[in-house]
Amino acid sequence: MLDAFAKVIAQADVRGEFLSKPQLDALAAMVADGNKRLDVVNGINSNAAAIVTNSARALFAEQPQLVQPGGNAYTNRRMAACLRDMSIILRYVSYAMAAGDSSVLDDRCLNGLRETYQALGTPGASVAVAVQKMKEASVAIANDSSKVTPGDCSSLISELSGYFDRAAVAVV
Ligand code: PEB
Repeated sequence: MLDAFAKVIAQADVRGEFLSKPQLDALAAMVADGNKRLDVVNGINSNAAAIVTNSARALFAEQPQLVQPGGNAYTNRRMAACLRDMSIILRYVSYAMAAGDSSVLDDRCLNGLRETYQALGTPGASVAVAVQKMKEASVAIANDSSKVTPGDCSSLISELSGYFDRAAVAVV
């Protein structure tokens, strides 16, 4: 598991080089935006339950067959597993956002997830839709400037979107 700092250090060390100016600039930008980054993470954390339940509700409204007999989220046990999976993915996205690097998400959550879903008969494309809905909800929260000093969050938002996209691509 790497964060943005450990990642560039590992890359430089492989080559036996000092950190380059672009690498230092990227780290400086990350430090400068540190409070915004933590605001985004905090926004996700404090709304996690709503993000998961609203996204699941929207998924099942679009794909009602999932919760009908024979559907992969039919029965309370499977519904609970589905909500749990969405919550796990959201949690790892929040870790990646905190770290400024996707390795924690890749290594501990997404690696092998497609194969797990194939083995379970869980439709990965439906999981990807759920992930996209969580992305929309999280981006809306991160962009909500009503409780914070308004500023430019565009690069953090695209980084956040990228982690969700990574998760969505990893399950289909
Ligand atoms: C991944 N999900 C399930 C299982 C595992 C995961 C390992 C099998 C074991 C179990 O049921 O607990 N676990 C999960 C994860 C990590 C992990 C992400 C990462 C670290 O350790 N069903 C649907 C929806 C979707 C869904 C499309 C969006 O119809 C999910 C939610 N996952 C789902 C369901 C099951 C499951 C298991 C329904 C249960 C399937 C079954 O037992 O038949």
